[in-house]
Amino acid sequence: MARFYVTTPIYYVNDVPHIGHAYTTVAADTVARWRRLRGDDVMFLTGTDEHGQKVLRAAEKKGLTPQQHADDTHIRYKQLWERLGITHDHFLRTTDAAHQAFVQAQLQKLHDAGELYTAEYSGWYSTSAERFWAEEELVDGKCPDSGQPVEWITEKNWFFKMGAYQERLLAHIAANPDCIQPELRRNEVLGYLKKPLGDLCISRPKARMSWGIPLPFDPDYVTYVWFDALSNYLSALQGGREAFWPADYHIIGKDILTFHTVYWFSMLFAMGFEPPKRVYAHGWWMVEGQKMSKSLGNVVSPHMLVDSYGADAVRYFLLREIPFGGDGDFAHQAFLVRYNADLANDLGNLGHRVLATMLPRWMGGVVPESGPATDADLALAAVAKRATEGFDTNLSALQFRQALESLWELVRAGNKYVDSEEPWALNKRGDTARLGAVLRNVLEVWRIVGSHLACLWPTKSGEMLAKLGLTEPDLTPTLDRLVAGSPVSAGDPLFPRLLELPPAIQAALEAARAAAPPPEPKPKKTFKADKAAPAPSLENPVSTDPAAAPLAAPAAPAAPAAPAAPALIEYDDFAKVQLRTGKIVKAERHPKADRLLILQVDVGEPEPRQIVAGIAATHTPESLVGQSIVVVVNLKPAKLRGEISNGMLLAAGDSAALLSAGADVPPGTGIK
Ligand code: ME8
Repeated sequence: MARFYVTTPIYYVNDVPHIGHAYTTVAADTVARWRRLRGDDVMFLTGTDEHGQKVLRAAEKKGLTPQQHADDTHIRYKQLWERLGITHDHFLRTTDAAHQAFVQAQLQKLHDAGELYTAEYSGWYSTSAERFWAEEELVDGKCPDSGQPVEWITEKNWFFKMGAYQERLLAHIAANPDCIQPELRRNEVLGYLKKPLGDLCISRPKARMSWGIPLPFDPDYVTYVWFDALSNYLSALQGGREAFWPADYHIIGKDILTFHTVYWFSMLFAMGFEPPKRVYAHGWWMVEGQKMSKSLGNVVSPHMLVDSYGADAVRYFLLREIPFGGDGDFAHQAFLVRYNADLANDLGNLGHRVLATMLPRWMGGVVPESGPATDADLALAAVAKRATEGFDTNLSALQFRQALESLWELVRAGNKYVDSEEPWALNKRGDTARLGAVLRNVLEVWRIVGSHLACLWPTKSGEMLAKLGLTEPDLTPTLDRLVAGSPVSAGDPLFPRLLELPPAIQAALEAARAAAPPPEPKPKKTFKADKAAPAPSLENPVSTDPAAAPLAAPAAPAAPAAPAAPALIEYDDFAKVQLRTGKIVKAERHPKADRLLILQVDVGEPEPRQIVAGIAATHTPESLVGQSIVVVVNLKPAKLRGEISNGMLLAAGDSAALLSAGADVPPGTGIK
């Protein structure tokens, strides 16, 4: 059985968990669940980073000891992980006795091997940011992060001879190019390593900061919080799980790349361990174009999203919306659109039409017998094979978005298959054998999709399979697994269509708008790509060459000048618009508006959609009934003079000539 070890960062206890923390953890959970489904022996680690000055200060403010404070606050992460269905095998806290003992043992080992030395260092220290800054980094003589005053401090500290590992680091990355992903991040690290690598300060004097793991060989010092934190990935394996090292994936955000590559790999070399197989640094979530921050009041609470949409939809959105590795923007409208388009419509249609209507009406509500495979059946089976292979390859490489796109190809192929095989016509003709075979193939697609989603969906995958009477996922991608005669049930829709943003989200947006501070002057520094990127500092004292410290290029996008030419869109933008063929089944005048007609349009769903269209001046209701048209099916529903309009038809020019794919194309066919 293959072993698979995946980790998330351990999160600072002082933060309130937001969608950024949820993102990394859901990603790690999804790949952990996938490897388990594939039969691997999985170790999935997450936890909390509990030492350091900020925790100490927050505790003092509350009149608590730092330990009491961490005991209270780390629960926030545990609670959120439970709600999101996270299946970690271990939750590590850096205040755990076993972790502390491990860190001390490693420090002692490094000390005894001559890897550590003491030196005196002077610099500008910011208590709020808990770090030294170079003179040129200060803004108006103050800490660039917090705006607080800095002090000139000279102090003796313990240093780790990190600089000695520069050549070995470069050789390791050259021999194992996949060890830092995506490639862009590897290049950043290589850029960083072009300059001389300094040694790393691994202590803090107790007199200044006492909340840390004491150095075993010097009672006046505690361990630097990053030395403590990074060691968690190894300390968690003590007591029988040692064989999981080296980790298959450390999944992190791009902000902590240097720590997890340069610092961590050097530490591991010195401690006599191999580096992890892969560090994957994903991108950054912004919110409606802005950095998430408490002061802007735009921090997106994962709890609110789970309350409004359920954990499964939240997990789907986070991993489907942006490519893993790229930055992304969280917009509530985009969530709603994706929820309705992919989950309520595409997936909902696939199951609902067959399970709720056709099978109970025409087949006694059981899995029908299979029949001889037609070309259409073979084509569907080929999509199932291709889509599931694509899912596996992409998921194993943490390409979550592509994996889900691949699976949704199968969902859409299933819907198309229903359209093209026309079970309603087979029923009318009394061709029960073929009708049964068609419906059964759709159920097989449902099983395959539902089974694969077991790695993403803690609840809905089980619900999908339960509709077929299955209790376990069955990943086999062939269309011959279900037992004829076993009962199926429609149950509740998995993702009911939402006409507008859920009330809790609307209320939160209103409250944020009301409380929004006036626009801030442009900050001096844009968002930092990497928390490490130090100028010569206590962490990096030997590199006094100003070119020696910062990372090559900040990964945050620079604000581009507004383009004068017409805005071009990416394919992905176009792909957001879902077009389908429709057939107008009813048309009447709007009672309150002369320009508007109210149409009922069959777009391949169980019920026709109501669409209000401004075409009364050019079309009579009678002339429209029976016409084939093209409909945007994922437009946010709107009320037009009191009537809900759920979609939009496409029409050309002043005469509003209706676009059509031709009367032969059945309603509900997707247009690409
Ligand atoms: O850095 N977008 O902890 P932390 C995407 N304790 N991901 C985000 C994000 C955003 N806007 N905001 C946070 C620490 N993250 C250290 C780690 S590990 C040995 C020690 C995620 O609480 C992302 O994974 O600041 C990022 O790397 C992590 O949260 C930082 O969490």
